[in-house]
Amino acid sequence: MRTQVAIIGAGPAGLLLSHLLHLNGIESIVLESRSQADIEATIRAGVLEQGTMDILNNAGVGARMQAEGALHHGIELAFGGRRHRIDLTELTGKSITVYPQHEVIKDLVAARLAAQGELLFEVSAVELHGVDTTTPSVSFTHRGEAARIEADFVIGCDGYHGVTRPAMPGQGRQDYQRTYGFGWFGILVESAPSSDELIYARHERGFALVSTRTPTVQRLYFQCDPADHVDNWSDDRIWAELHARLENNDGWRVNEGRIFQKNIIGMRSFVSTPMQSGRLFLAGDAAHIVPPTGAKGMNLAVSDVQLLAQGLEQFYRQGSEERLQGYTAAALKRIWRAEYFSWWMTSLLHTFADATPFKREVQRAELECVVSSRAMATALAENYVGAF
Ligand code: RFL
Ligand code: PHB
Repeated sequence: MRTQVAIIGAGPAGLLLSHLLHLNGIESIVLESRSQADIEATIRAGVLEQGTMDILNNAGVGARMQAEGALHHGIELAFGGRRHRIDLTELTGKSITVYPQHEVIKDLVAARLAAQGELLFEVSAVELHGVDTTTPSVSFTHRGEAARIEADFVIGCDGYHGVTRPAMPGQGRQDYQRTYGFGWFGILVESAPSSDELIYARHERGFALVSTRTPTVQRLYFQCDPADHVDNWSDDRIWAELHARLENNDGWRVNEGRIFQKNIIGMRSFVSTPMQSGRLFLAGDAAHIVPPTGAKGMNLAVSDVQLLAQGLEQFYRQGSEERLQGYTAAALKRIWRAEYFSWWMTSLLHTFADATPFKREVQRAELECVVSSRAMATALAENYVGAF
């Protein structure tokens, strides 16, 4: 098989890149290790920045997002028994949309299939060859048969645990990493939303987050030990913990309902540089991870592939590699801003095992500053909506 761009991974990064390239008349093949049903059912992110919505709308895949996504103009910070609203739109002129990542995936898969795009699901044994030549290739197994794609470029969109980052030449690489020693316990609940807006709560027992998926499904999270197991948490124990952390002086309570999914995710910050070598480029979680507190991961994946699509378009239209050469530097500006903000939101709202009484009071005072100083609230809002 031969194509112009071989893309590894059908997450938001890989699928959107394939679609953007198609709009520019550039051919690609996407290789995905999981099944279509699996990728369309994996529950992950929920918050889209306006810039992400603009990119999806301009690419013609935003119709369902506009119809079914919920536009939010603010978020709430809860601590000390009180809730404080941060008016994102008043402070920045922008808003966010809550629309589940797996719905974005469904929209992108549908667009690729409608255009007869080549998406190969359930591939295994993916290996890269000759990425430092102008004729790279990818070997893999599909439906029990060995196969190979010859391409001009290979793009690693295969997430944090993929095979493309380890295939980067080791020399000159610099990775940056931070782990937090806690995770998030996430649940999906059949019930009406408890709040019109997302609530980020700090409590001595740990962080909690109230989000939504649809008018009948809530997405709730609480800080936990990343080594804990979902079986240790009965529904009653989960509700007791959420009520304790979200307790509030105005009588507001989180709505209970049937819990139909539970999972635990670890928290880390990670950046791997450079994001390119020869004809191999990395995008999205393959190159960087943020803790989910800032809701930035999928938005970064989208901004990476927009830069790559522009670079590849310049290469094929004008024969110039200038934009591709500048990809890592251009992408890292936004990535480090999001790394900073995600680390800051995480530090502001979680409890840390090694926190001294002094650190705990300073953290509380910082929260007071954020909700009482328009300047601090504006900085949070600008970062949250992605106005940078
Ligand atoms: P993905 O989505 O991980 O997709 C990678 C794809 O590659 C496949 N793959 C392979 N395919 C072929 N061969 C191999 N060897 C392969 N190895 C892996 C995988 O099966 C998969 O389909 O990466 P991508 O496209 O870079 O997208 C990144 C986002 O998924 C991620 O950053 C976000 O989900 C992060 N995130 C959030 N981001 C937001 O912007 N807003 C949010 O509100 C938000 N909330 C979240 C989140 C992530 C969370 N978790 C689960 C970590 C909330 C949570 C709980
Ligand atoms: C979600 O709805 O899954 C979500 C929302 C905001 C975050 C993280 C996750 O910061």
